[in-house]
Amino acid sequence: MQGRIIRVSGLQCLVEVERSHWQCELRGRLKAGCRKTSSPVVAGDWVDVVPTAERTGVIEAVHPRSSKFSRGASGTRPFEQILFVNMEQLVIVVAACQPRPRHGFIDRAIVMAIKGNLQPVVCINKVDLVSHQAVGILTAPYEDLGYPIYRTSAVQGDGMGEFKEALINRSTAVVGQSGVGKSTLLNGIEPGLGLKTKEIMKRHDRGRHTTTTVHLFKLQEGGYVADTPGVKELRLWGVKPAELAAYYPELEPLLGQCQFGDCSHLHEPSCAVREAVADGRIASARYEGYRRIFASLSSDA
Ligand SMILES: Nc1nc2c(ncn2[C@@H]2O[C@H](COP(=O)(O)OP(=O)(O)OP(=O)(O)O)[C@@H](O)[C@H]2O)c(=O)[nH]1
Ligand SMILES: [Mg+2]
Ligand SMILES: [Zn+2]
Repeated sequence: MQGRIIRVSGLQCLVEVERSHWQCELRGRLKAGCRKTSSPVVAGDWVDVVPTAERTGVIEAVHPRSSKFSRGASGTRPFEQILFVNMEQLVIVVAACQPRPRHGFIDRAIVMAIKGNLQPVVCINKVDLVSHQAVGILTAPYEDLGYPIYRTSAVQGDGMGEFKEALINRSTAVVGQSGVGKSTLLNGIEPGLGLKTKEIMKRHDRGRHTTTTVHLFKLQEGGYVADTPGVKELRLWGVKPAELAAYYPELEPLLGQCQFGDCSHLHEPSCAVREAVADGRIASARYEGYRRIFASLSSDA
């Protein structure tokens, strides 16, 4: 039988098999080589399941993945932490305020989306809390990249119709810092989900995120959405400093035009990228982000 991993907790998986949810374990040989910290299957995986009892089974094989979203797990020994796989779109959610929006988060998420073969989508939520102008300032660096941008208020409904339309019949994951409103957005497009949400002030009581595991849901009108726990720090994984520019679509036409073939676009003379920033063809906020991420990748290595 074929199924799709809905949620993983430890070595137990919830698998959707023929429209019902089964509790499944991993076949022994799949567990071999699996580190304590990372699982050989993650939410979104398509798997082969052999039934063992009523709605229980053993996962025998994992199908090849069409996309993945990963980050460098924090800790002394970095490793790749795959958050979910086989999704088509990555909705990068930031709040217009509360918590304060961070361009760095959006930029890093776009890099990992492109790397993992996901279509990036930007969603500015909580637009009810700020002026139109403030939202415009936030979205400006992303307007010309060609990625869809949604401006929503999950509590007041602004922009929710369009946002919902973008998710029907697709596989979509939402990512963002804790408290930006990921679960509230998903509840807004499908009230039946009943995902837990929490006020920001109350969330610090135990230092816990409201959503704690990646969880896939099927939309009534077709498609899957994945709610994910808040990400505090999105450390890039598998990107070398010299490769970073290739994950900036607006830099692509300029690459190869710098004086030096291995230009880092940070300080070299006759750099086509820096010239484009100076005369406004490249958003300076994006370029400043590039510099910061480049520096963080160099210190990781
Ligand atoms: N004003 C306003 N508040 C919102 C909006 N969307 C969500 N909130 C509030 O923001 C708080 C956090 O929302 P959640 O949906 O729990 O945030 P989350 O991103 O899922 O957080 P984690 O699960 O911890 O990652 C809740 O109090 C929501 O009611 C919005 O559009 N406007
Ligand atoms: Mg949540
Ligand atoms: Zn250059």
